[in-house]
Amino acid sequence: MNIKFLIAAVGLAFLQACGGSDNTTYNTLDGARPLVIAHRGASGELPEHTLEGYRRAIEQGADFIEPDLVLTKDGVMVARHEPVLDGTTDVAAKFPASRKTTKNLDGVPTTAYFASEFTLAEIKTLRAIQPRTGRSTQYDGLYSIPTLDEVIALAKSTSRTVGIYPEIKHSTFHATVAGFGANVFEDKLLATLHAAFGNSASAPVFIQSFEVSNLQYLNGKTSIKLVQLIDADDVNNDGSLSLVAPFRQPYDFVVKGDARTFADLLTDPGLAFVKSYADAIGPWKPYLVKTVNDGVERTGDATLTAADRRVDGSTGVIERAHAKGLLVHTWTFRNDAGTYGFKDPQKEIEYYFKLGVDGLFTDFPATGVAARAAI
Ligand SMILES: [Ca+2]
Ligand SMILES: [Ca+2]
Repeated sequence: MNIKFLIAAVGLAFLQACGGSDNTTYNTLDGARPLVIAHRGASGELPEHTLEGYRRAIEQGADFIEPDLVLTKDGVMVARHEPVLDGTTDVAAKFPASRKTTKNLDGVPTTAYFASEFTLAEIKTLRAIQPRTGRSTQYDGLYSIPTLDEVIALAKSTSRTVGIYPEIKHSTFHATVAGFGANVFEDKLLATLHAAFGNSASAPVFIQSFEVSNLQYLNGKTSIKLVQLIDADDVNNDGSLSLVAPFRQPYDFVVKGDARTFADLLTDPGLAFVKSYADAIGPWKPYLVKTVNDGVERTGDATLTAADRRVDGSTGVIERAHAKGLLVHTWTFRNDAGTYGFKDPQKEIEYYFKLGVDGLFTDFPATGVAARAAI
């Protein structure tokens, strides 16, 4: 090795240790700069899961864009958070109610316009609408529903590396109730991702799921990084998590009679189990930081909300997951809802970054980028 190369190599190692071009040190698993993941795109501003929303997130500096995936009747992966089209599209204005069906969705009988009953051509006639009250509806009716292929093409068209963070929604439902068969969804996803990014742990891709057995299956088929999502129903006043179905257990555990809850996956034996097939955990943020409703009004608006909760600090999950070699990516950070113990949404994100999360999902990527720059 010549001396010039050595200096370059040392310089590169220094930059990597610092996580990038700044001199901040991070409490992440490997010291790398934590990721800002655009949750359903820049979904705080534009309708979720649209190319326009993902593009806005990229412009704001997001490292990853997140397509949640469901299957159409003809087996195409499209970006929707739910396997139904009712809340996020104008389907009810374009198709008769007779196109609704009733299906068992993870134990809950649901009557709706299921995506799996519509062809891609039909879904392409729909336009996205804003599902969350309080957010702008001015973009309703403008943007179409993208396929995974279109999301990948967008990510790859950028001058910097922008990763994709696909979530397999309702794996058991798609395999059984929707009738696609075991692991058909997973195989489709891998075929697409391997073609686009290669079968590599260094691909700018994370695959996420709330179920377990499909991630175990994927672990035997791919080197792409895998994320075990960890859900709950609510947060109790004392900061503990409320575990009520269907948010109590991975749904494949329910079907198999495996008694373990989501919380059980965060005990030391649970983390060791997850480490046997995944690279990261993706817990809801109250699993990481304990906040308590002690009845004290802290934000100065004379109204007691979740933002007033007392912040008691790390639950230890981040530290114990890192000790097992697992990355920790948490969710969801919003400027307009759902801060626990923080009046200022950016300060909430800064708090999690300082504790050492390796990435976080936000509906407002610009706030995530600003928070990371501020720590
Ligand atoms: Ca998701
Ligand atoms: Ca308040």
